Amino acid sequence: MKFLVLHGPNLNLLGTREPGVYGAQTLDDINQSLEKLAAGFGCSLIFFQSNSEGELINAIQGASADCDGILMNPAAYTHTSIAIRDALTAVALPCVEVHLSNIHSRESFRHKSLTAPVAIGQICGFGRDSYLLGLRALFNHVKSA
Ligand code: CA2
Repeated sequence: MKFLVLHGPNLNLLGTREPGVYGAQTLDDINQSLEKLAAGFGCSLIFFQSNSEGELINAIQGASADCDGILMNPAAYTHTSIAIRDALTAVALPCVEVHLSNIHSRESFRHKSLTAPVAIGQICGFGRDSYLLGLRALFNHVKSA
């Protein structure tokens, strides 16, 4: 089993700024934790981060060739990108949306996700654990499909 792990804009800054909101871990720390969990599941991961909407869409389209699902944090594009939602719909891969922060307890413009309705589900508010819980949920979903 192989999953694409997609990180949206500014997540490359994790661990350097706003630790009170997003935690002290870097994106590499999160990716390493995911790698460990994935190894226990016997599955492999491909990591991709971009600040560009088009590159994220290209990665989603590319995943349809060789991935069984997508674990994604579309970051601010969660709230704005019809294009990313359309790409997810087009590839029809099972997808879990995760967020470090609880988007529902923040500004009202973060309450709406355009992408969550085309995902299997959304996990938010648990920092790095959101990603780990998301991978577990995606793995279990694909395994039992
Ligand atoms: O909580 C999340 O994971 C978010 O997806 C993070 C996005 C935000 O726009 C979403 O509403 C919720 C922002 C990512 C920005 O990451 C930074 C990391 C360090 C310093 C500054 C920004």
